Amino acid sequence: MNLLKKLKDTLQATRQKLGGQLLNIFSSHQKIDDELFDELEEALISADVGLDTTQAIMSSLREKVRKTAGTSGDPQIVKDLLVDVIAEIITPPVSFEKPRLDHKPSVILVVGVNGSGKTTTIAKLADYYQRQEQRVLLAAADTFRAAAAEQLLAWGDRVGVQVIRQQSGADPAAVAFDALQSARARQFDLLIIDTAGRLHNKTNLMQELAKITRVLKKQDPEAPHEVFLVLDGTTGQNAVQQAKVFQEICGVTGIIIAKLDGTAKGGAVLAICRELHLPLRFIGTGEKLEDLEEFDPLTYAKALFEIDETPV
Ligand SMILES: Nc1nc2c(ncn2[C@@H]2O[C@H](COP(=O)(O)OP(=O)(O)O)[C@@H](O)[C@H]2O)c(=O)[nH]1
Ligand SMILES: [Mg+2]
Repeated sequence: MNLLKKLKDTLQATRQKLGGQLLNIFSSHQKIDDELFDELEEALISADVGLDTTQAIMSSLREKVRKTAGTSGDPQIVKDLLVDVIAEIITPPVSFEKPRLDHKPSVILVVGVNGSGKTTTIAKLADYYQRQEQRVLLAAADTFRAAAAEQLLAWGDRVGVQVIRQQSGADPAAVAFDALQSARARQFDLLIIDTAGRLHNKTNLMQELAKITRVLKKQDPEAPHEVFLVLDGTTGQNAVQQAKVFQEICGVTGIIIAKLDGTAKGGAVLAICRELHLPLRFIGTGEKLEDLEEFDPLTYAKALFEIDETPV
């Protein structure tokens, strides 16, 4: 199945909401007028794109339409231009083009609130990087719940990667330190560290993540090379707020949005990209190992808005 087709499946609920409305909007307007723009604006807001981002999209779209089609053109042109505008908005700045994983070993610290999809995403990442011939080691630094390490261990077995853990209640920073020591001694390419995400106590979490970072730097001043924030795609606009908190707490370098399947709030991805000024690296499209896609802005924009011949 090609990427666009798969993404369309993943975004089915969002597409139904957004695409369904768009189909009506474009077929019910003979010309490009204010009413058309107003209805578009409403459709975007209803798909959790958010007010600010919707307004940014609309003003950029109006500008493009004015330059290209004027107001006499076919409303279908507006749809094509909309895809362009969205793709522009979700394309990360050039400086973020490549992940910074050329150290040996590189360290990825994975953060995010409880239940956002961290552990599952780590398993998917381990599988993804392993398929790229990388030797991957995992660290269970979510020591708060015993089940957390067990869950990572079970994934590790399935993917065929080793997991460094300690007894539950151990210091997460000690786990991270051990794991990096191990990764260096045994020449792994990549260490991925799972963390707890108890956001109800922001100070604790901040201290915990700061300590993990501090002990990693004792061995490698540049570690962690990436801090991936995993957001729950079903939370829509709330994910934007959450991301801002994590941005404050630790230096997030990239975003992963999990659970984009089965949510109608896929529009929030646009706000997340625009407001956080961080690259969206991957999206989670299901619960299985292979349900992780590299994020591609243009394909995403097309998957959201490309309307099939038959109504979605
Ligand atoms: N449908 C779907 N479920 C997911 C995805 N990623 C994670 N999950 C589910 O979300 C739940 C919480 O995931 P988990 O990895 O334990 O979150 P953590 O607490 O952040 O480590 C689990 O039931 C996962 O199977 C995804 O991309 N799609
Ligand atoms: Mg977990």
